[in-house]
Amino acid sequence: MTEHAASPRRGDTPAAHAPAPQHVVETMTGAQSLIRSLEAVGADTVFGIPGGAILPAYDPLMDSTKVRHILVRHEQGAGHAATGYAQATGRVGVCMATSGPGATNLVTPIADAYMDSVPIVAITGQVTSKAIGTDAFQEADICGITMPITKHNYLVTDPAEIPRVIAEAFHIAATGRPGPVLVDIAKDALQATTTFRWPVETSLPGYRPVTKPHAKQIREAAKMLVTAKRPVLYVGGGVMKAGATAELRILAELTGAPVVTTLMALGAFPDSHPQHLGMPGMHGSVPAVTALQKADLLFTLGARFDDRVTGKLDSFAPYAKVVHADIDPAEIGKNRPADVPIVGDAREVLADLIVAVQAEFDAGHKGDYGDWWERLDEWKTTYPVGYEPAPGGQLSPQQVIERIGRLVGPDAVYAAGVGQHQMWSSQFIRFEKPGTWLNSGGAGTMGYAVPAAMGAKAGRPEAAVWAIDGDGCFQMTNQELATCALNDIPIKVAVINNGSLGMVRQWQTLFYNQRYSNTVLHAGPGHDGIEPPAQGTRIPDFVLLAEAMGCVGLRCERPEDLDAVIKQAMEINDRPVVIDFIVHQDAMVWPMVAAGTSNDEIQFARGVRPDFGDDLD
Ligand SMILES: Cc1ncc(C[n+]2csc(CCOP(=O)(O)OP(=O)(O)O)c2C)c(N)n1
Repeated sequence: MTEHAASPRRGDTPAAHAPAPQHVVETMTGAQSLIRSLEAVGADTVFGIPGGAILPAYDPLMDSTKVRHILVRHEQGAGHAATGYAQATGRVGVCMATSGPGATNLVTPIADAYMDSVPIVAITGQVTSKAIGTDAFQEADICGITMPITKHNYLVTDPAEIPRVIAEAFHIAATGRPGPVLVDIAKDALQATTTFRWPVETSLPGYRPVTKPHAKQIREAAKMLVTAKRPVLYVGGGVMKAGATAELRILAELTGAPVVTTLMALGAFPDSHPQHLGMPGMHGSVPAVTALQKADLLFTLGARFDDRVTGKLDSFAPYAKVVHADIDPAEIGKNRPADVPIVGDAREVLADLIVAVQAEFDAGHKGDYGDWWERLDEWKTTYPVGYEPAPGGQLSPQQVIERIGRLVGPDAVYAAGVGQHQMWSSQFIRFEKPGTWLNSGGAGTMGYAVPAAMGAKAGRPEAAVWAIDGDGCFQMTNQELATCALNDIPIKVAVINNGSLGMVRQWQTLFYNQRYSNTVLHAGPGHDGIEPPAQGTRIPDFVLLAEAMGCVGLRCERPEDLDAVIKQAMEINDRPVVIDFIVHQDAMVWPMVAAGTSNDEIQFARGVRPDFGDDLD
């Protein structure tokens, strides 16, 4: 067994390791109390933008030696940066905004963090308590708006509540199934004089996530695993969140069962491991998708049977019994009934499973997956993920991403936008360690990559952080490059510039007779989308844009320059770097299961369906 990096774990705040705090009772303003509370819970970085309602909080923030505030250019950037910070470090990310439009600009990243179970705390200023409900200037009912996309939210009008609310918000965000918590504080509560007390008594009688799994369920699951003939360990982001990757590897190697890792779990199990079949789902590998389809047991750990994984649900994994372990009981049986439901923290579940499986072995019950592996190995050999080189000496996007992965290596953090480049990143970068792959899996939020990379680099300055972005996504949030340049956050951004909204264009190619309605980014109306971009008509010119933002801008158009440009970017560490990779516009993501169809319909390449030639077909 090779060395395995410890994964960041939910709830792992610096405060968790700090010596017990001294009891403090001090008179101060609500705003000072907020900053002291943030310091006390161990928050070290806040991404935000001030405005009228939150302004009182920004004054004491200026004096804090423990909390670094990073002034972003757009609140969406603050929210995704908090998410990137949280995903890369395992700690709670924090963002701050003013009332009204400042708060509503956080809605997309909050929804994004909710879908991907990322622990962030969003702090917003609210109009004064008397003005709430009067349509006051810059009033928005952000608690109401975010109700369905937060794990919990608070409206604070009494300054004495600030320390307790902040302590609870961090606790709720980080424990159980992690997620975003919003704290909306009325301006007068920030301005009023109050008493700051720490530590605080928190009382959350209705919130007690079950972490310890039921012993009987564990025994049952272990029994099923050793008696199955065609099991698959179906691993989701929950394993990463629980910091359970070392335990996952032990269980996998103990049993010899094949492993698939979802888009949210890349890095939870090394891509290079011989038991790894790849990623399941719409653009998953043939072995991973097919293994789930033909399995007799889905051993599901922190995954949620997302429609992108299951394809047409009623034809998903038709022969499989299901063990489903999740910290959130609401996930179990939501999309697919579970034969053995297990509620618990993935690390505790896996630790108990290892013992239970060993007990089965000791009793002489060992799974025999020999025949299964014979077939899996054949699929792995016959249907590897690959790509055709681009015609006419152009750069192929897959090659760009593959080379970045190879040259930059598995210790770096990679953040992707949403689209083809995201799927190619998931396919062609080899993820070996947890916390190295950040992406917007559940919401599919274009514009995620640059600010998420910024947050990751702020949280882990020692790591190389690369955003792999599409030219469409990049145009949504590239303003945060200025934030990076001004705050010594030297990320690298690889723009995979195919001149179009590539993933949508791919669907137009496949399902809309190549009618490229509004997916061409490099030309105005009237362009048929088929002609490649004319030289010299780059709007915007990403190299100039990068330089305008205080970054180094590079461009690469030919395969023969690829490695040299990547290496050049790797050597620049005093400023952010943007590389504009001009790639072939017609490359497509394969394999693919078309939306709404069965995973059995997977196409290895366009019009090419794998032939498994067996009785389970
Ligand atoms: C905020 C948002 N708007 C629209 C979409 C729909 N959408 C999904 S992928 C995509 C195209 C992305 O284009 P680009 O960033 O250039 O990436 P590519 O697919 O070309 O790699 C669009 C428009 C989305 N996912 N998110």
